[in-house]
Amino acid sequence: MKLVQVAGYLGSGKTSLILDLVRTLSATGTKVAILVNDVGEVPVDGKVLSLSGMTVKDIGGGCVCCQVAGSLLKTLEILGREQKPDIVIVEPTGIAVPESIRETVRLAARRTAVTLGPVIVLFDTTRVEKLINFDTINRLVARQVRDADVVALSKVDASGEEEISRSIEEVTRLNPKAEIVRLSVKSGEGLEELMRQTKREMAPV
Ligand SMILES: Nc1nc2c(ncn2[C@@H]2O[C@H](COP(=O)(O)OP(=O)(O)OP(=O)(O)O)[C@@H](O)[C@H]2O)c(=O)[nH]1
Ligand SMILES: [Mg+2]
Repeated sequence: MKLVQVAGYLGSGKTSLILDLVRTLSATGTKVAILVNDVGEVPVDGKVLSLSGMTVKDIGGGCVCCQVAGSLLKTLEILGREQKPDIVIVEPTGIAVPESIRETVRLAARRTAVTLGPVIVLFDTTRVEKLINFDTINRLVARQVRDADVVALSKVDASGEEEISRSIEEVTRLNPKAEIVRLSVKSGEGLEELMRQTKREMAPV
């Protein structure tokens, strides 16, 4: 199984993107597990299974949605043993740093067949000034962007060209290596490109 992170500050659009990716992936026969911190946030129906220490919702099409109850490490080990998904999509809380999850995957890889897919970080273009200028938020956002393989400029349908250019400028300054994708879950812009990105295998764990 391969782990793909969809990270980004609070309310940046992570869950909306993940639900869209999962729909497309499961339609093409890929078995996906979504890991979130609070399963209640994810508007998915399905029967609830129970694996030791975590809540698993069967959301159809071979996909499951798990709540990370204990440690992510343990959850990955159980998934690798019991559900064996092709892709695990992790939505960390909006204040998490992607590198700490990558570190957990490295630990999990000692006992579980897990590889690293890309870290996709959402940068909310409608709130660019706040993300750049507010103390503590800007430090966190900078760290997230630096850890990204791909930065998705989210909600471009709701922001002006000026906010988008400002976002590109800031993201490029923080992480010149990251691929930048304009994203609107609402209009569909960028979704195909991000689907392509989920297929990537990053350097060996
Ligand atoms: N206009 C617009 N709004 C969006 C888009 N994507 C998400 N949103 C809205 O942004 C808000 C937050 O979206 P979520 O997907 O819940 O974001 P999140 O990053 O998972 O939020 P947290 O888990 O609370 O940190 C919701 O009101 C969404 O409807 C988009 O492409 N365009
Ligand atoms: Mg969310």
